[in-house]
Amino acid sequence: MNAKQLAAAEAVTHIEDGMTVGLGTGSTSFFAIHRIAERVKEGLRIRAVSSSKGSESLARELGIPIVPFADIDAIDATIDGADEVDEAFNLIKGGGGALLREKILAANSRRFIVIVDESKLVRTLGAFPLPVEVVPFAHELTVRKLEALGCKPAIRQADGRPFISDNGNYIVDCRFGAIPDPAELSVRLHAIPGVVEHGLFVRMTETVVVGGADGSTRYL
Ligand code: ABF
Repeated sequence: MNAKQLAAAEAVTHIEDGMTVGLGTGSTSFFAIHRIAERVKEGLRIRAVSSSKGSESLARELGIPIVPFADIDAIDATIDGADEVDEAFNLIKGGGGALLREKILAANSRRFIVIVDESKLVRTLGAFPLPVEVVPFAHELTVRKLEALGCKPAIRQADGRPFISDNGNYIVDCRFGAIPDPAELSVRLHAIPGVVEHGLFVRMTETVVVGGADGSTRYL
């Protein structure tokens, strides 16, 4: 197994019979979904909700029972990847464009387990451009407000046109360079009308599983 697979396999050991599980998005999360599906085939009884259309279709294809949100009270554990993890376990997420649904699952999970390889660990967030989900209406004005926060914004493209999230919104990748105070920036981002959500996950997890190129797994 590679580093991402190792982290995913270790995270899935925390999934127990009877749990409601949140499924993340991205390549590391997809390894976790495959591992969960193997355990379901071995008899594990869980219900799952998903953070993207992509992870939902993979889960259904693999036989993981997906349930509507109306049928659940809370999520016992969500397993998801990240683009960056700092020393205080703050995250940048959203490289896959699923940050809004990912944050909703994380915020409604008793346990939010993050799975990464060593390349995601940083002292300070911000080398990775911060994804911000914005409504298409007047996005040009919203982008200017984002720029005024001190970043270089770029509307994410796909096939020559703006990338559209599962929620019908645009993603603006905001290059800050460094984000020494994620909590403070989070407040300023949420104050901009037109911003739906952003990829800073501030103090949302206590469990970060790191897969190593040497075949090791460890908890930060
Ligand atoms: C998703 O996984 C995103 O929030 C994040 O950008 C991505 C990380 O991608 P990968 O696991 O493929 O490195 O959770």
